[in-house]
Amino acid sequence: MIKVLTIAASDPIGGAGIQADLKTIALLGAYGMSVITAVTSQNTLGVHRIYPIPPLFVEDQMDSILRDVTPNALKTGMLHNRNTTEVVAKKIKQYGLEMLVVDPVMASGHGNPLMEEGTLRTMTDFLFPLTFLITPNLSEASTLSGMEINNLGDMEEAAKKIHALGPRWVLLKGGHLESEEALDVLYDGKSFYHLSTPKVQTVHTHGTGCVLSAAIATLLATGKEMVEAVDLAKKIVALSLKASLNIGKGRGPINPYAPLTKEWEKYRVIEDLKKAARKLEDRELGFLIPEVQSNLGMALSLAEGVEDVAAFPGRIINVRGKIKIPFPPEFGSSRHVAKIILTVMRYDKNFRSAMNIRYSPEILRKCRSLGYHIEEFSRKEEPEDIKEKEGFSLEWAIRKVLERKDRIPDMIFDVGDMGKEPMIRIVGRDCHEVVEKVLRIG
Ligand code: PXL
Repeated sequence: MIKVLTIAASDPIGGAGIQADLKTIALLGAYGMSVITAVTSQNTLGVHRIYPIPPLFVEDQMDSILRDVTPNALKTGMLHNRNTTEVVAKKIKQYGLEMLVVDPVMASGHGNPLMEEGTLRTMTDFLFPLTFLITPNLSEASTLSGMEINNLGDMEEAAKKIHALGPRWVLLKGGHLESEEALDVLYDGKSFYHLSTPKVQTVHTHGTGCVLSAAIATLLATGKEMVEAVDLAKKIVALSLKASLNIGKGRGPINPYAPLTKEWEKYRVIEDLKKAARKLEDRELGFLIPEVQSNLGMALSLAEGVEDVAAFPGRIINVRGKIKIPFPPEFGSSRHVAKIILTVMRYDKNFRSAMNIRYSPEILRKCRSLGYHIEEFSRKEEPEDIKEKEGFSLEWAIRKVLERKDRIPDMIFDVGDMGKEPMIRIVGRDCHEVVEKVLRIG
């Protein structure tokens, strides 16, 4: 079992500090241990008070753990004051712990100070010489380097200055710079690495730095190289931000459960599609299958791309009037139906399934008589530059339909164009809802 130790403060709302670290470590499959440096009282609106644990008792916690168990990696978060920082550094040195990630926590996201004056000097003197990786954000890096940081060039210069203070690697996080990307600079004293993930627009970012450093420590503990560990940890944070939780009245926590939720949901989606397929298979509904065949897809709730949408390879076909589904569902097996679903999800992320069926005036009439909410687009209105880009056309059309609507329809159809078969796309929250809608037509 891979063991990871976090030395940090308690956050009772559970989004940052010890609580975020232990969740992150466990979710990545490692065993988490913790030394508590301070207890805070805080919620999503801010930090109210800090009660530091006496340094001698921090020392005692470290001795208890380290006399017994040696972690594969460790991280420090909020150390709060000089004496605690000095004791923590002394123990890390005494027990010869090398895989040390230091998150130089100075203030909360709300701007409440989490570090007493003078602590920085102790960190520099005692902790940095033992540090394998330090992970300052822009404001912390600015304090550490004594310079203003406004762009990538400044970030590299500051990373050099911080590296000179002792850490083997510096990860300077650029997420707070004005930009579409969260661009970080990683520096080992020789090379600069630029690592970037798309920025997620959310106010619920409590715990971001804690989850990142805990994830990096855990990935390093499992033997990953630095660049790969940071890159993967950044992706985990991006997904955790995408799934962040609006649980209180203020800045909610990011959700480190997101990567795991995504994994276990894969099984559920495949099982749901198999069940849905059994409802369609062998029904005398071959007339609903178009020339290009049908497909039924369903996306993970945190879908990011085509690979996160499952559908039927070999499609859903018409054999002598009966529906046949030759192969079981797989993720990433249909770009076409995935594009439809991913586009609809941009407007309402609860609508995660779609199936394309044949268009005919009779089928359309049936849908109308069933009271279906129907939307139409015309291929004729499509601009030339979109037509030429393979795969963009349908996305464009669906966006055009949904942009001016405040609810998702039951179906979107078009009557085709030169070389484009007319088509109906049935959409729904899940594949069962979609199949029910299709079966009612037949
Ligand atoms: O994210 C920095 C941080 C670390 N540790 C604790 C915190 C915070 C931010 O609020 O509360 C305990």
